Amino acid sequence: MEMTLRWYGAKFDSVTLQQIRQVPMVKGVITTLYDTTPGEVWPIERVRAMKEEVKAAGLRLSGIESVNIHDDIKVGVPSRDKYIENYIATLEALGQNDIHMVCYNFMPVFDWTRSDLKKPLPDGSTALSYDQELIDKIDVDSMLSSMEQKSDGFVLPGWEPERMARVKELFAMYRDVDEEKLFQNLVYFLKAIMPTCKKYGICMAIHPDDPAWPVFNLPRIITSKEKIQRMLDAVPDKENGLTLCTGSLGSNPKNDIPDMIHAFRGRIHFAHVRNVHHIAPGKFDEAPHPTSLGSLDMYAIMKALYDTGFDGPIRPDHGRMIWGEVAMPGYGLYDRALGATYLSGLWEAIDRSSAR
Ligand code: DNO
Repeated sequence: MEMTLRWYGAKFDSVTLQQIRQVPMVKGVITTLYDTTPGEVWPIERVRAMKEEVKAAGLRLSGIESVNIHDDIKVGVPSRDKYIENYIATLEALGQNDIHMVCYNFMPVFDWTRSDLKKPLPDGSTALSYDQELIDKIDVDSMLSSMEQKSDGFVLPGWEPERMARVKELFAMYRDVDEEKLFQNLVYFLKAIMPTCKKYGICMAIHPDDPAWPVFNLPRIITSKEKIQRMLDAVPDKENGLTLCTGSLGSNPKNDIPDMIHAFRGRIHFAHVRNVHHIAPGKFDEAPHPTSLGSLDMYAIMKALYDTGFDGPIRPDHGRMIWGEVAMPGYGLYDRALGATYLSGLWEAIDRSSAR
């Protein structure tokens, strides 16, 4: 595995590449052209410049998170073919710059959803949290304004203001899209891009839906072992793979993550590893990374990755906000650096105590 941190680019991130370079064991970053909109072709020179900037800081550009998918592709309207062509052109720009991993999601309207971006925890830190009861009580507009108020001026990934300004229109677009239709639209997209992925050796890593159940009555299809298996089987090329996000899948206690890691061996191209604290069904806080502070067995997760020979990029995922840091919710430096160090420590212990 290659330990990495997510970085949004100098214009958008409070964390610098120089700081990331000093986190023990972190060798690469996962980044994006954060100011592009879904459907746009990424200019090859900009991709090259992004890669150079990362390299100049002594790091590797280990993959992209995300190249977002235009809603016309998810909804499956005729204009999707034009946007798929644009997506392919972006993949060409990445492939020509020797970039081989792309994380994306296929969630309608919203990317990840939380009911609170700053829930105070007993130790004085704040964390992202989710409570289905609260979500059931609020309308989409109130949720959007609460997200905006608590994001400290940062643009949240997947919650770009231009998209959110169209939220009603987006809901209307998905009116007739059920789970099956969304699934077929995903398969259509994947089949169309596979030849380009093969040409450049680009591994597509779909991000699970977060939380792992339908929100605001919108369909969600990457939520469980069976559904993920169906997606992998529908397009069996190895370039069609998964981002193993323990926090998203782990929002549902029924998901056995080590078991999924074994089942999807060879198709996991990227790992987001974080802990969650289950409070009640449909209610959880994002916890610090260590096993004893949340509900997931982080040792078992790292061991399953190790035992299945996972060699892709891995990153600690959302951290709490600690030590007075002001940063994009979930993406401060300090708690993610603690997470990276903890995960690297687990890996070393597993490696040294294994017979391999
Ligand atoms: C949230 C992230 C997601 C993820 C996308 C991938 O913090 O995990 O926004 O990047 O779903 O496209």
